[in-house]
Amino acid sequence: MNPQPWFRDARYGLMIHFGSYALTGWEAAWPLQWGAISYCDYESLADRFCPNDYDPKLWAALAVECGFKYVILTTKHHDGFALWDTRLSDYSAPRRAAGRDLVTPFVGAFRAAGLKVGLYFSLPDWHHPDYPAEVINPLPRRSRPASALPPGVPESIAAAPARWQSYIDFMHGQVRELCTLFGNIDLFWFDGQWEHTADEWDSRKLVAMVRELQPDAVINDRLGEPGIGDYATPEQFIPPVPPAGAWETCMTVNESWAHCPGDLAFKPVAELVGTLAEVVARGGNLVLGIGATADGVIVPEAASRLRVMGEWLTRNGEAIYAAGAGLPPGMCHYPSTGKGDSIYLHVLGRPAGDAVRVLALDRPVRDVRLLASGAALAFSVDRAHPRDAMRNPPHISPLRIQLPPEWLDPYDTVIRIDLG
Ligand code: H79
Repeated sequence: MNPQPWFRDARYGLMIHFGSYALTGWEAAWPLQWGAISYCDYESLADRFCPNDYDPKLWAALAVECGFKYVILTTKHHDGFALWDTRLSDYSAPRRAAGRDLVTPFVGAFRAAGLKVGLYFSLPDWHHPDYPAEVINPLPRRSRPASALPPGVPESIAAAPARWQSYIDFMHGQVRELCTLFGNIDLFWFDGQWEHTADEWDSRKLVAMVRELQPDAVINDRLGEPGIGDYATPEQFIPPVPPAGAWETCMTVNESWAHCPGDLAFKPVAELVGTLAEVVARGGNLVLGIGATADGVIVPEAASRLRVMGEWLTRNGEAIYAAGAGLPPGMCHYPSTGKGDSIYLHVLGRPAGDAVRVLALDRPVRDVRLLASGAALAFSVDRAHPRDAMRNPPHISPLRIQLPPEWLDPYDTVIRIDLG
């Protein structure tokens, strides 16, 4: 399946990890697998998770300001803690200290702000009493130490097949809730598929249910087998060779998905903007990940960087939104995006010699401008002389663009080339 057209045009999304794990200062759910926290200690975080400053309208206003076109919220991570009022478990924000459903106001605020709304949901649930200890990945076949297991969980699916079936009924039931409790949802982002096979998850049935209840929703591909969802999801890297079909790189702004106060390794804005350019130049989307604090706040270290990116997008969004891959690989030293008859060169850093070259173009150049200001840039097209025909076939012409250094953008100087 192909995703809805809005998904390709959006190009830039925000993923927010929010849950009781924010109280630990560590990564979402994973400390259980690391043996850093016991099942009991983790479980009791829910008795302290009470995000009094949570106001998703503020988050939505920030997301609009920063130029995001869609948002994805972790409604439930691998730890099994649900942010909405699930009727299938008591391990949820409304039934523990928070005392309220955190998903309904989120969906309302972002929808009102005009963003597409996506819900993240983990197929594994390390809290559920029927979710077995044994998984197919990683090897050895147990992902969590004994200290992290709920009491009495089955050793494997084979050891208690009926209990696996009751887990699948529960998990599909929670997805049904996500499909029915919040109106139209634009995107479902599944995760954790590596622990079992598509057959074990009964992924095809799961997706059929989502398609029936939310026919317009986009669905990612983390369902245990390629081809079940709508698009591929490289995580934390730019694929050197883009996947076939639609895809989206998800990447953290620092090095953590969750809010981790000790993680100060925020990527420089130039790197984040360069990543966005490289991803769109390969025909993909970029989703940036941030973690909210246990109070429900997006910290200024993250927000300030996203705002600076938003300012860059205000100047240069034409080269990102509804744009796709530009020149074929190898034509230019810089990533390029394209739309209609325009090519956008993303000049990352200062070009040597203050000129930018496109090595070969097979169409005439009509106009070359700085996208941000509209200023015309001097350029020359090196047309072949008949005697050079061997070296330089007449239909392939190098293009040289003068780029005055005082016009350089601190992050990514976009040059718009209109082809005739
Ligand atoms: O929610 C965030 C992460 O917690 C989750 N996805 C994002 C959006 C995530 N965590 N890790 N991963 C995704 C990557 C998983 C890597 C794996 Fe493995 C390699 C899974 C199986 C092999 C790590 C190493 C887990 C088991 C062994």
